[in-house]
Amino acid sequence: MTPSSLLVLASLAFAQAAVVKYDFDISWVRANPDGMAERPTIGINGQWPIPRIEANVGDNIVVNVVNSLGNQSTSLHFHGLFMNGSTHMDGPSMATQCPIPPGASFTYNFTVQQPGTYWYHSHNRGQYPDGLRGPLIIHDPENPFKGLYDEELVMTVSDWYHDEMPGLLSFFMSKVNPTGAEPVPNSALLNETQNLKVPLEPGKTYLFRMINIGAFAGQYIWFEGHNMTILEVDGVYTQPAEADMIYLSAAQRCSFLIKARNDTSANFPIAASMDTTLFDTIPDGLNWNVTGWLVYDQNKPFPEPAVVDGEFEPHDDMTLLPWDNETIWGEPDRTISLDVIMDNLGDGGNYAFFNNITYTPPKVPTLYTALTSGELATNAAVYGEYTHPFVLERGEIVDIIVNNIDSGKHPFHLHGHHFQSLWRSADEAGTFQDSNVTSSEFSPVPMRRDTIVLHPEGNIVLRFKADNPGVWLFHCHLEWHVKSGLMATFVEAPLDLQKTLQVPENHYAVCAAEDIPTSGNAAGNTVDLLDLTGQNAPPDPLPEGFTARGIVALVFSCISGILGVAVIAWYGFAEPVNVAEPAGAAGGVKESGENQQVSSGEEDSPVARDGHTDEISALGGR
Ligand SMILES: [Cu+2]
Repeated sequence: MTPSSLLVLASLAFAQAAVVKYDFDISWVRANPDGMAERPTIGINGQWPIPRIEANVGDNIVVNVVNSLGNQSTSLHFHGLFMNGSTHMDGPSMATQCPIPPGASFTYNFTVQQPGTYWYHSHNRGQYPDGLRGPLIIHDPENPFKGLYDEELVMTVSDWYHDEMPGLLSFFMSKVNPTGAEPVPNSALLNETQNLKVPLEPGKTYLFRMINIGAFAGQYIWFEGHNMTILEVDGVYTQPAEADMIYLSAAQRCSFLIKARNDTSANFPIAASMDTTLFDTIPDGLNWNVTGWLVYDQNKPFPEPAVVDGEFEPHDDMTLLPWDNETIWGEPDRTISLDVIMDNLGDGGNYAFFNNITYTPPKVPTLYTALTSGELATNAAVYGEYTHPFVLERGEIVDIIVNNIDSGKHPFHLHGHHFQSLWRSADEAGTFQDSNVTSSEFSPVPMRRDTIVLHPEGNIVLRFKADNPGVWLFHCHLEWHVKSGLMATFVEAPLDLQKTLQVPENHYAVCAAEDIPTSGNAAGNTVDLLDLTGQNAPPDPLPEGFTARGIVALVFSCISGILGVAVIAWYGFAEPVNVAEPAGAAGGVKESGENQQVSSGEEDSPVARDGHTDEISALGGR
């Protein structure tokens, strides 16, 4: 081959990979998507819903961000993209970058090698539910299913709050909410609106790319009169699978075919229904459903969806098979076991823990610690205790076992990878370790994805390859639980990062603007990297034996005691008595504990989850 033909080949390859550029000015706009309450909402370039990012496999995406919010910092995470070679473009603040302060600019620049359905959202201050969330679609010239459909449609489901996140978050984490009850959304949305109308042409087949961009609520989704043929989840092509209903947790995606009917005699409801088992209470008047329509004829009626009898029965995503039939990756080099626990700390707030650690952001973004710690970057200690760091060697096969000690569902997301979903127990199966399940029961051709739902008091086993040097978070995608600390950090091949990664000056500039250090350990110590004095830490634990449940029990016991004494006095004035009533008072305490156990909701009851039943009687007996 002559040099000139090489040059032609090179320029052909270059011509195929485009640079796709977006200039995003992030600012407050006003929006009222459910028609009930106009509110400040985070938009881009003066618009909300925010624009869709779209590119082809191989393209270089450049997103120039200007933060014009004025009162809040921000960041963008591109959910599901591996960011191979560009972990510094992943977006979570204090993990791979500093928050972008008001008035500052920041450029994300990365190349995408993955086809499929993704989304992008703020990964800063629990901010995305205020509007900074939108689809990201990577088209694939080699799509194995491209002959099967005529058109593509992108559709989001989401939940919506009438109040802004900063206020909701401070309530959520405060001592007046000791059970950690998550704020319940005010409504559900389809494409960030309600009464969505989707025109279909008879006889055509459509690829729907459905994304749950919500903060909290998983959603059941179905199309009356139409079946779905699932072809992709979370950017991984699947063997075609038929479904009449799917469930998408916050952050999950699913692409499926809908074959339009051949006649225009009726319009059909698109129904999405928020998973109310996530809600501790269902506020009066809440409509947890949202309806849209597949429209065949504008002049025909738009019927309400039929009531679903009995339990929802969505397609089970554990039964999906990857299109490429990739088998289970080899035995793990390392197994990380994480228990999901909710408990109160000394400030009275309800925190979420993996084992004994609730995530607390470091003083130095974890990536910058990895880049400035020399050989010590392979020592997890430098990242601080409360980022819950695990340092991985390049190429390791890693199993993550997550045991849900909590009674709520949690969708877990791993940045930078697809994991194989090896195992998911039923509800209330207990821990994986206690359930005597062996690897022979793992799926031999496991579905890969980036977000999976862990069932109440159940367990999951995920396997991934540490083939992507970087700093990658693993966390629950309920935005409330990101705030309350249900997050760990994987630091993958940090010495490789030191050799290869070039962080652009504009990334460091946003740190300088806010005086956030960019070198040293998690405490900002650049001299003795193993001295973590001054690292950010969660509040101290409650005093021994003094749980929030104990506080509740104590209050009830005091009230009961006073009532008891009052009753005794009343009896005393009435006629001669025996002294039976104080026992009644103690009974009252026990009962209040029991009542709480029953009435406390899914996610957050310290009563239901911390197993300190004895402490009620201990305190109640005082
Ligand atoms: Cu969660």
